[in-house]
Amino acid sequence: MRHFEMDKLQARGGSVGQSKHHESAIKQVCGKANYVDDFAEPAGCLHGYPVLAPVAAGFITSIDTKEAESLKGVIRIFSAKDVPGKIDIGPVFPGDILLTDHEIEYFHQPVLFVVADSYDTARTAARLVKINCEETEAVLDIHEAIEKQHWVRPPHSLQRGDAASAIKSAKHQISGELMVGGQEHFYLEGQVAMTQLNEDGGIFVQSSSQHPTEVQHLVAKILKKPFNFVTVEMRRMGGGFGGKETQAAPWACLAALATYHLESPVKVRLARADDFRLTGKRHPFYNNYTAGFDENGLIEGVHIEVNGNCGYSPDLSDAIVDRAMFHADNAYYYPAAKIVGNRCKLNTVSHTAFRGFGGPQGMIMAELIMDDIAAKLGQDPLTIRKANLYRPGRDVTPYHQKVEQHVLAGMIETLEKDAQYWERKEAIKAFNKTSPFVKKGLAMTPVKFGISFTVQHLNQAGALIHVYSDGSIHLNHGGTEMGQGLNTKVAQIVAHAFGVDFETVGVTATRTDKVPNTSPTAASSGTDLNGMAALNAANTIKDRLIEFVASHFSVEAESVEFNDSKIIHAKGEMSFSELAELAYMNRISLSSTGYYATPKIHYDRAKAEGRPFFYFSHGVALSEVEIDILTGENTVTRADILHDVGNSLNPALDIGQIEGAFIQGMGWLTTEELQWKDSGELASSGPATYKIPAIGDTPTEFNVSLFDSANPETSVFRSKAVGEPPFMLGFSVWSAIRNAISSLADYKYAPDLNTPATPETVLNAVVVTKQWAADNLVSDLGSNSELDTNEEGSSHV
Ligand code: MTE
Ligand code: QUE
Ligand code: MOS
Repeated sequence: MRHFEMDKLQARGGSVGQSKHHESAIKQVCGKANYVDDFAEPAGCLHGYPVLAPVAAGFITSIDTKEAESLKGVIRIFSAKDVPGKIDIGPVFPGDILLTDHEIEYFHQPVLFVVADSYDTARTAARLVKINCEETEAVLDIHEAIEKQHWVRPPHSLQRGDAASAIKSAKHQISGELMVGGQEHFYLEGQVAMTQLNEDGGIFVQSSSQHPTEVQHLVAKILKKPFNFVTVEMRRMGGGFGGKETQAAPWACLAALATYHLESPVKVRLARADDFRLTGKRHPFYNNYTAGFDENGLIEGVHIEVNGNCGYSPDLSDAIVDRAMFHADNAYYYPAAKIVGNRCKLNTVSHTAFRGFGGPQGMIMAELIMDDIAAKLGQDPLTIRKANLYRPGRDVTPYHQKVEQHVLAGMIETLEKDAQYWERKEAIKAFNKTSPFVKKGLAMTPVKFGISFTVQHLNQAGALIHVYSDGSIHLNHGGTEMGQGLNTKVAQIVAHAFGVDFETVGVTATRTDKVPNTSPTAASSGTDLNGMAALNAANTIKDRLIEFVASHFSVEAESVEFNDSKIIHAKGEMSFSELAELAYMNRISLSSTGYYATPKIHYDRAKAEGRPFFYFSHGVALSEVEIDILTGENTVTRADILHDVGNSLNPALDIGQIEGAFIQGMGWLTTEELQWKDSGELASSGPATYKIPAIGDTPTEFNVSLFDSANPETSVFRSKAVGEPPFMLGFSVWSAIRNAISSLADYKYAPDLNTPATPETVLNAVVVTKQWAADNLVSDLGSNSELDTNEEGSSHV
């Protein structure tokens, strides 16, 4: 199946809609693409490494740096007292401390910063510092934090209608709870920054950051300097996934602090285990719900509580828990809903943005509820899902935004047919009856993900385009490249606008002195925002060129066309490069900025009402799994995905994003398990103790198709954001595992299945499910005389 008709856009001869390969692909496979650590170190470059707290909570009583200082090559050890400006680098609210000199709030919190003439010396010296503390009681359990109302920010709630009475008056009530695991970003390139002084005493920063402007601001603030004192450059990251939105800043700030004092270039690069320990992860959540529904499984009211483990500080947690709340409906209409979100404060590293930005942790509740209702009614889960979808007349979200585009029912129907849901479901049932230890499961889950930053002012972007007099084009925009293909897509948009070859457009490193006041490249909005800003810049230059051609050749402006690297007008044509030269000779400006702000969005947080999202991206996945009920091991044998990217700007990149996001989502839900010791120290701190999906975990059969349907909103070329939404298609794997386990109870019981559904978790659920079957399905197991006479078992019959 192939739903994407590329010819629509290709017919127009442009670059948009074509599967251009990633702008850096060849350099990357040849090892020629530079990451921050690849740039030649400036002469005299020093290296810095943080000194880490030895407890999860307490107060520093004394520090002994003698041994570290005596190590040959150690230049200086910095503390909080050396920071001339602000020590608090909280991105939105205060709380994130660059270096602590008093209170310790998590295990491995940075206390000092050692600078030495080599990386190894700095690391060795950092370990030689002795920090003595008076320990206090750490809060390491989310239930304790909830109990004590330990929040980093006050709770917030959404409501529509009277959920409590809707639940009460419904025919059926059900409730459940779920522990949702966190996730380590595991970008291939770890956190790194290099800083140097420019001749006016300003600081030049190269930082592996999704948010160069924030790095600029924070470096300026800790040094008590104006923003124009600091320039940040970012050519590309070796992956970000949300882990370099705020988490890149401390290392750039520490390097800058040392550069400021020592007047030397300084580099900071975290070792992988420290990258695990010192940087925030996806928030683990504890969630619960109560739902009321009718005999067909149609929901009448829900009450959902989501509790994010934010770690020790607010960081971005307020917006992250908000996004969890905004997605607790996923694709389903709740006639009455109350959704409460708590921001729990625990003594761990401060948790942060990660693909989906809290959305996944909220959305999983909707899928939990669907499966629970299906089991309770003994119905097929897909039937329940389809019945509850948003549709005309049942289309208002708990935050009062009206859902206007209803494509999921059709997408589900297509995938249901193309991937043979019902036939395979019957085949699996038959297989499970006769297979004693291997059980199969099948589940189809939809995704509806809101596109826009829920923090309104972030929905803006800028770009800068120069057309040189030979017709070659220089493009710069405010977004950052982290592997997602943003630079490629924006270059395609600009090439398309000028009607020139994609190769004519060169994209350069993101820099705060080229495009100022940028937003983080996040919320999947990189192309929507920067692509539109670049298109606006291109159109400004095009308008000048059209006006010039019209007057120079005395033709109607309407007759001027840009196509096929040529300019065609009523009286003739010339190449784009000839026009550039001619325009230059006639003193026409060939450079422009461009700007874009997303229209239509507004949100009143006090009332919890508005339109936070410009539009929604959609997807559907059908996953088939096998579990071994003796070991709990599970594998995905087949996945079929149909995903909505509007008019695809680049089908190859979009399919790559969908495949990668699905696998990353699957890893989050099945194998990636963060473990903290009782002391609060992170125990899973590297690939040996933390299992991300490898190539062998890819579904044996993996079909990804694009749903060909233009964005009804006026996004750039009617495309849709793709970066995060397909991450949540991974729920189909989790739901399929639950489905496989349910077969042990004739699909009449859906066991609790906390995430990640590791072999241990699956095995526990298998045991619980078998026990439930023994207690409740005794008549079906009549041949087992032992069970028949079991008192406990028979008492339930
Ligand atoms: N794809 C790659 N290869 N590497 C990444 O780090 N980050 C994801 C997604 N896809 C990421 C990625 C996240 S969290 C986001 S928000 C988007 O890309 C950001 O880029 P975009 O807005 O340009 O899609
Ligand atoms: C989705 C996101 C982000 C978001 C809101 C979303 C995000 C992000 C911020 C944010 C909020 C306030 C700030 C700030 C950033 O909000 O990634 O600097 O002051 O960083 O709905 O992905
Ligand atoms: Mo993505 S979590 O918004 O960087």
